[in-house]
Amino acid sequence: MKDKYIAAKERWAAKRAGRAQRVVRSADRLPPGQREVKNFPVLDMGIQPEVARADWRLKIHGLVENPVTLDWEQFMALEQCADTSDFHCVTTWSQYDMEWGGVSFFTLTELVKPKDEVSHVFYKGHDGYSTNTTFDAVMDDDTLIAHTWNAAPITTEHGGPARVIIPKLYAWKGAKWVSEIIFLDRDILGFWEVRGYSNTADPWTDDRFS
Ligand SMILES: Nc1nc2c(c(=O)[nH]1)N[C@H]1C(S)=C(S)[C@@H](COP(=O)(O)O)O[C@H]1N2
Ligand SMILES: [Mo]
Repeated sequence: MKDKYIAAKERWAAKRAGRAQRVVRSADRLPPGQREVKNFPVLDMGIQPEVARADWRLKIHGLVENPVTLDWEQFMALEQCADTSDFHCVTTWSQYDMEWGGVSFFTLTELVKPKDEVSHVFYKGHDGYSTNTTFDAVMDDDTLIAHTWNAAPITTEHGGPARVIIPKLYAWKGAKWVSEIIFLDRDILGFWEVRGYSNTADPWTDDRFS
């Protein structure tokens, strides 16, 4: 864990210094089976919860030294970051160069301090949605809890006030209207993962269904 943490910190330092390189997984920017779109489709379970910033809370807990429940003011007081990434939805659309602003996962882990045994992360949304990833997947330098998209607050339909963005995985791994982030020493499958979607969700290997 210590080594992983140091490696993540180094990636962050490089990013802040403007030295981070975008990871190129393929000569073709478009993953297999995807098509580029210029619009931003909306995908949900038929519920778009309206969460007022005054009522918004993000609970971060599980195997951590310092569990927290952040309100909006506390969340916005954390170090803010920006990242531009491509967005790949399993329903075959991709949009390039989405500009996200928010709080990086790295900053959140500095706050809650995950324990050595943490291997996975589970996410919940206010609409009852859930999803899961490995801990490694979110310790990358391009993952964040975003509150702005292309310089404007994220709209309700796209998961505002805040949503998870994990650019290297299919978009269902990023919980909109995120309400809880739980650090675990085992994997627990989320909403789509128990319904036959791939657990690993790597767009570059066409890893859609399990
Ligand atoms: N809370 C929540 N998060 C969610 C979903 C959802 O239904 N509820 N859908 C997922 C899916 S399948 C995708 S493709 C993306 C879509 O994000 P968008 O609606 O902003 O395009 O959000 C993901 N996160
Ligand atoms: Mo999706």
